[in-house]
Amino acid sequence: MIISDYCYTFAATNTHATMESPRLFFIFCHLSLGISTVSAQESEAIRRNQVGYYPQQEKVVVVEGVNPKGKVRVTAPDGKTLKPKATIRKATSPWSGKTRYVVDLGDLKAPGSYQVSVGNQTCGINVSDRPYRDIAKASLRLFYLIRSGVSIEQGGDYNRPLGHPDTQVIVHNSAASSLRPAGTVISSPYGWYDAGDYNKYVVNSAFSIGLMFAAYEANKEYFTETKTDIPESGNSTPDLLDEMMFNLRWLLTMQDPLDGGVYHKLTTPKFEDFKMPVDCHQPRYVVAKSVTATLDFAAVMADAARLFEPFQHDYPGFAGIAAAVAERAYLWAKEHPTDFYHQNQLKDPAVTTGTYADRNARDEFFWAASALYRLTGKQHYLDDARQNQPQRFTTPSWSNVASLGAFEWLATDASPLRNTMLEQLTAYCNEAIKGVDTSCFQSPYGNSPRDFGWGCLAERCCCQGVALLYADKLLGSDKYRRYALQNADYLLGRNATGYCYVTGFGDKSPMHPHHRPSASDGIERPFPGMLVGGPNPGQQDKAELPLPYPSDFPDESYLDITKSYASNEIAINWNASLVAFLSWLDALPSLPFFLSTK
Ligand code: 9MR
Repeated sequence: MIISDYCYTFAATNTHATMESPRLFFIFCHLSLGISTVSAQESEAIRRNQVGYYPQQEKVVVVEGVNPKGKVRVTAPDGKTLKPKATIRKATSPWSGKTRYVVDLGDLKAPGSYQVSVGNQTCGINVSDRPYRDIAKASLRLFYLIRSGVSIEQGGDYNRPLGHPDTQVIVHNSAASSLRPAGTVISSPYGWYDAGDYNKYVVNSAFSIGLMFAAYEANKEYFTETKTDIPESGNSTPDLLDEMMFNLRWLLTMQDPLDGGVYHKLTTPKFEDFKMPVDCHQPRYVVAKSVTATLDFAAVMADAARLFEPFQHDYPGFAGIAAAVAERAYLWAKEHPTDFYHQNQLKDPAVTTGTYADRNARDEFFWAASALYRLTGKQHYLDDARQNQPQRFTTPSWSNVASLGAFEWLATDASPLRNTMLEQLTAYCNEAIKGVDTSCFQSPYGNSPRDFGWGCLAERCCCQGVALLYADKLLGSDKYRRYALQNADYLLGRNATGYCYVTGFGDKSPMHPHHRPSASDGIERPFPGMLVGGPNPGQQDKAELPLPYPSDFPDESYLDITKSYASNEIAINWNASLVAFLSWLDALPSLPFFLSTK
C-alpha cells in the first residue's frame, strides 16, 4: 500500500527560484567560507578569538607557557606601535597544571587588524563593528546545505544532486497501526540530515527549530533583515522561517494520521557508509511512536502556528494545520505518557542508529503545554504547564527542553509563569558567571569537567551563551552580554586546543569533521559554518580510531579526524545553538545600549 503525504498541502512560493546573480553568490560564498583574516603563521601560544572582537568589548588573549610581563606589544591597524596598558593575571589549568597568562590588552577601539606580540610570538586580532556577521550567516545557511530530498543548486562548490527522496519509506513493525500496518509505504520527504549521518530524528529536529524560533522571537528585526541566499530568499518571509519550514514540512509527515502519535525517527537500520546522498540506497523506515517525539512535535508545531501566522501569503493554510496537528499530538501524549523510545526492542530489522532516547517526559510536557497555552489560551494547558514546571533553569539540550518552555513564558509580558521563570533564569546566570575572573580563559564556560562531553561546545558553551543573552535582554542591563561574549571567545579560539571550532572560520579550524558529505564530496574544505561537538573526555569512539586522542584532559580531548564521531561530529541541534548564539551577538549593536566596562 502506498500512502502519499496526508492532509497537508500548501503552496510554498519561490521554492525553485534561482539566484538573481550567480556572481554575487560566488562572492558571498568566498567571503563567508574562506574567512582567514589573519596570517597563516599565527602563534599557537597566544589564544584569542580568531574571528573578531567588538570595539567596545574587552580584548583578552591568553598566553600559554611564556610569561608575558613586559613583553606585550601591539601594532595598530595603521602600523603604529601602541603601548597597551595590559593587565596580566596568572592561571593554572585544574587538569593539566599548565600555566596560562590571561592578558587584557586594554582599549583597542578603532576597527581594523592589530598585531599582538609577546616576545617572538605574534598573532592578529580583528576589531570590527560586525565581527559576527559572516559567521552567523554561515551557521544558518548551513541548514540549506544539509537539506535532504532536494538537489542543492545554490550551494556554490557544495552543489549536489538529490539523495534520499524518502517518498517510499517503510512503516516498521514497531510503528504499525490499523491504517498503516507494518510494511506500509509512506512518503516522508525533505527535512535536514541530522548530523554526520543521514537519518532524520523528530526529537532533535523539533528541539533545533524550537531553539532557533526562540532566538528569532527575541531578535525579530534582525532576522527579518537577514538573508542567507536560499531558494526562498525572494519571498516575503524571513529566511530563518523559510529554512525552518523546510524541516517542518518533513515533521508533518511523521504524525500518524490515525491517532496523532509521532514516529520517533526516520532511519536506515544501520548508519550509511561514508558516501554522498545520491549514492545511498538502504531502505528507510519510520519506527516506533514515542511520547518525547510527540510532545516535541506538539510544541514546535504550536510555535510554528503562531510564528507563521503573519506569512499566510507565502504559506497559505499552514498556521491552521500546524495548530491542529499540535493539539492532536498533545492528546496522544496524554494518553501514552510512558511510551518512551526503546531501541533495543526493535526487531526485523533491528535498528542501530542514533537513539535520542530519554526516560523522563516532564520537560517535554512542560514545553508543549507552555507553547500550546501561548497559542490557544486554554486553561488545561496552563494547568499542565504548572504541574510540570521545573524547579530551576537548565541549559537547553535535546534531552532537556524545559528551558524552551521557560522561553515561552519569558517572551510574553505578564504571562502567568513569567516571574518564576525569570527568577530561575537569573539564578542560573549568576551561578554561571561565578569564577570567571579566576578562570583560565576568562569565560563562564570551560571551568568544570562537566563542561566537556559529547556535543559540549553547543549544549554547554553556546546554549549557556543563549541563556545569558536572554537574561541580558529581559533585565535591560548589559550585565550578562559581557559573559556571553567571553563564551564566544572561548568557542572561536581562546581555549585549550587553540581551535576556532567552526569550520571555514579562523586560522585553525576543523578540516575533517565527522560529516559524510564533507568527507565524500572531493572538496578539501568541509561545509562552512559547522560547529563540531568538541572536547569529549568520554572518548566513546577511541576503540575505532586509527590514532589515540592527543590528551585525556577534559578540555584537550579533541581530535580533528573524520572518524572521531564523539569529538568531531556536527549536528543540527548544535548548529541551531550556534545560530541562536552568534546571531544574537550579531544583533547586539542594534540595541540602544552596549557594553560598559566592568
Ligand atoms: O547528541 C547526542 C549525544 O547527546 C549522545 O550522547 C550521543 C550518543 O547517544 O548521540 C548524540 O546524537 C547523535 C545521534 O544519536 C545520531 N546522529 C548524530 C548525533 C550527534 O553525534
